[in-house]
Amino acid sequence: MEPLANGVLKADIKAAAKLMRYIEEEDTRAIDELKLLYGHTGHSHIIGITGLPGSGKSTLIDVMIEYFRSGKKTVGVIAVDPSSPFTGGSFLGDRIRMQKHSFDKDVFIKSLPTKGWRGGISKVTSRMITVMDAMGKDIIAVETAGVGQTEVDIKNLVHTTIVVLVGGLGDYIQIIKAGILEIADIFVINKADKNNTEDLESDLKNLFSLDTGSAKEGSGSDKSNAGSIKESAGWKPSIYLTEAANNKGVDRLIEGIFEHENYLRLTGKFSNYFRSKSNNDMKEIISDYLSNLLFEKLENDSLYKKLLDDLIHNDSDPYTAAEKILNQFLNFKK
Ligand SMILES: Nc1nc2c(ncn2[C@@H]2O[C@H](COP(=O)(O)OP(=O)(O)OP(=O)(O)O)[C@@H](O)[C@H]2O)c(=O)[nH]1
Ligand SMILES: [Mg+2]
Repeated sequence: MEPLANGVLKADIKAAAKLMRYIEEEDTRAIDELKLLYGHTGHSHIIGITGLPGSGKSTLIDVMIEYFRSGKKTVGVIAVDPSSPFTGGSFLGDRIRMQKHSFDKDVFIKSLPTKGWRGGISKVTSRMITVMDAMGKDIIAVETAGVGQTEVDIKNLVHTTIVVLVGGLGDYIQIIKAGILEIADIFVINKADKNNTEDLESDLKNLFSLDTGSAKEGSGSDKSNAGSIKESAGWKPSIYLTEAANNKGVDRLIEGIFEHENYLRLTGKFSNYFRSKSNNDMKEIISDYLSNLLFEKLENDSLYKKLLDDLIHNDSDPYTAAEKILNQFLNFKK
């Protein structure tokens, strides 16, 4: 049978969907296909969109897709969230939004539940990114909702991290504590039609010493960042005010995204990302393989049983016991 990878490389949606199912089900056939695909990846610009639930991330992505498509860019979306509208969720409006792109063969949307993954959500998301990248998607948007470790981890999976906030909520202690703000390359204050944005804007400016220029509506599209690219290797996040539901401010956000991509390419960070993703993928595979192998062997191992007995009788501790096991199986020397 022809490998699914051949279809994926031709951007065939059915082949990609089947491979994604293999990945989700941890079917070993996925690995054979991913092997064929990996050499064809590294092309996509991967954008993470995170922030509080309900802040308008999916609506924003939806509008962004239109801009990307009008620029003839192909798009993949990975929505890491069970309540996401991309799953055909609860709102009728969301379903209509979703349908808008469902006839466009150059937009591929994949939803992933947050829970139930061995080894966590990062691994499966990384593999989905590989498939979409191999399909030739110019842009891959990864949406995560919440203020947990998953959202902080997203930083390692993407080139550009967008943190979506909503003004007028007052207390941002929760997301500050979770470290979400620090991962932002770009801030979006959405629902600018509904909520006061000024307090949040000035809080962000104070927290990150952003200059007024980068925080005014629309000023993200001026060339202040382009100047700073030349001056130093650092990136200063900009703040964009948007009304995703009314398609306002998103054009400037798109410019900001391209500005960040430009910055990454100029500084060599765009390709560094691919090296770091490959490194993470490789470590994950090695660690999965080793732990599976080891735990399989330990199941009926007499030394393991003895060490466990010693432990229970307070004659040892798990650190010493683990070192002895590793010494036996891997010739591991400290
Ligand atoms: N007033 C107003 N409502 C908006 C705006 N953007 C989105 N919404 C509405 O906010 C609600 C939530 O939007 P979503 O796009 O589903 O938000 P989300 O962040 O993806 O939500 P989760 O995926 O559940 O975390 C929807 O009813 C949107 O129509 C906006 O700019 N202004
Ligand atoms: Mg959503």
